Formats: sequence, C-alpha cells, structure tokens
Amino acid sequence: MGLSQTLTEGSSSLAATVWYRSVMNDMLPARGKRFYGASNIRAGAWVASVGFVFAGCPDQLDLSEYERIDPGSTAAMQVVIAAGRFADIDDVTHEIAEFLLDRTEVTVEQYEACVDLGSCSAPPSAFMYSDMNPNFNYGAPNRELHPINGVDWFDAEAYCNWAERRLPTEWEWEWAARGRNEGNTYPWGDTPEPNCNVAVMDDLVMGAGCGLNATNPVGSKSPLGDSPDGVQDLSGNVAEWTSSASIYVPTSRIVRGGSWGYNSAIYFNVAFPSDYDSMGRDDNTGFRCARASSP
Ligand SMILES: [Ca+2]
Repeated sequence: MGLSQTLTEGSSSLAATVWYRSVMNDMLPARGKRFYGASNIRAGAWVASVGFVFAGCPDQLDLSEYERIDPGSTAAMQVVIAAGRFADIDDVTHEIAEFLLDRTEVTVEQYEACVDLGSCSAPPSAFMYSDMNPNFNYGAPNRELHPINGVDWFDAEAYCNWAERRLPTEWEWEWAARGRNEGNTYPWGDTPEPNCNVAVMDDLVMGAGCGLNATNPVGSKSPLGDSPDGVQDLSGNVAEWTSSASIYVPTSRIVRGGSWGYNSAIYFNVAFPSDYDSMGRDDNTGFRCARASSP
C-alpha cells in the first residue's frame, strides 16, 4: 500500500485582523490528556482512528486519518500532517513537508518519565517557590494528565530529543492548526470565537482555565476543539514552544496557541506568534513534539 500523499496547494486567506508580533512575555498554555497506551498495538503499525479513506486509489490514501504508535513508547500518539504550502500573514510562502505531530500536549507524566531516566531536568514545581504557585503542574497532585508547564525552551527540546522527536517549527505548527488548506482562523474552524466548548481559556464567565484556574487535562475539549487532523488543544490549555527563533530577539523563541490564562481571541488565532525568552518559565507555556514522517 502506497503512502504517498497528494501535494496540496496552500491557501493564503487569513482573517483581516490586526496582526502584530509582540516582544512580550505572553505565554501560551496547554492542557493534558492521558497518552494512548501502545501496549496492545503492533509495533510500527498504522492504526486507523477514523477509518480507511481512499481518494481514488491506494496511492492517495489520506494519512491524516492515521496515527503511528511506537511500541513501548510513553510519548504521545502522533498524527500525520500532510505536506503543502501556505502564505503567512506577511505573505511569505512556506513549504511544509509531511510530518508527524503529537496529538496532545506533552503531559506531566510523560515528562516525568524523562526526568526519572535522567534525560530531562525537573522544572519548578508547585512547592518550589515561597509563593507556592499552584499553577506549576510538575509534582502537583492529580496533574499527571495535565500538560507539563514551567518548562523553558531547552527543557522542551531535551524532552523531544529524548522521545526521538523534535519541536515543530512555528510554520509546521500553524500549518497543522489552520487545518492545512482549509486556512482556518482557529484549530476548530473560523467559528465560533474562542470559548470553553472548544478551548481551555480564561473565559469571562467561567474564569481562568474554564473555571479550574489552571490547565485542564489534555484533550478535554476533544473533539469540538480539535484541528481537522484531530490534533487536540493546539489553541488553548498551554501555549506551545516551537523550534523557531524570534526575528526580533535572538535569544527568544516563538510560542504559539494561547493558554488557559488568556481571554483575548487573538491569542487563539493560529497565525498569532508570541516571542518568549528561551530561558523563560511560565505556567501558561508547554509544548508538543513533531518529527519527520519518514526515517
Ligand atoms: Ca495548546
């Protein structure tokens, strides 16, 4: 069965919004959900999560409907994001090769596995500071399935390397979150505006974290908040580190997606980047990993 993917043309349409790149410490949050156990999945198998979709012939199999699970891995299940191209808000075209993206934000328990093996550093915990910030998830009770937060860019990169993955570029992240050629404003589409049915956010009625005043377990807004490829919490819960450097501050990296502590719709727009110091730690910021689709 062929696995080639039809290359698709990207759409350059974006909402007419006031855009700006902020040089600020705006961080995005993420939320967690238990990773999918792989113990009963055959090694290296492609698993149909939705069903087989053939577009004319097997060589046009839609890989977006599939997820690849590595045997014995505690890392998140990944989703295939098909290749294509799109124009960003500055009308710069980005060619995106097919890649795999974690379905969920990296959870506390996934990150802890890396710490336990000595390959990752423990981030600040809820009990590390005198102010007892209750929003740092590492080491906090009942947060195992929440996204890890309080990790700087180097922590995120170290985890992804340990999981034999890497951070997505900001353009890969946007390509996945916009629904590829669909060119959506938010991962769930152009409507509705961000709310607690689709994103973990600071809702004006429910409050921060949709009432929890913290992150939520990953995947809590699935399927309503999912991208067309089934990626969860791209906007909301924790904002997500990418591998891309800031064009304004060389020591900063781009963070995407808005968080549990944000209530302005702009942060949840898939094309909105924030710059954040690569050594910064924030309870609104976490990450997910990516990798090339072929070895
Ligand atoms: Ca997120």
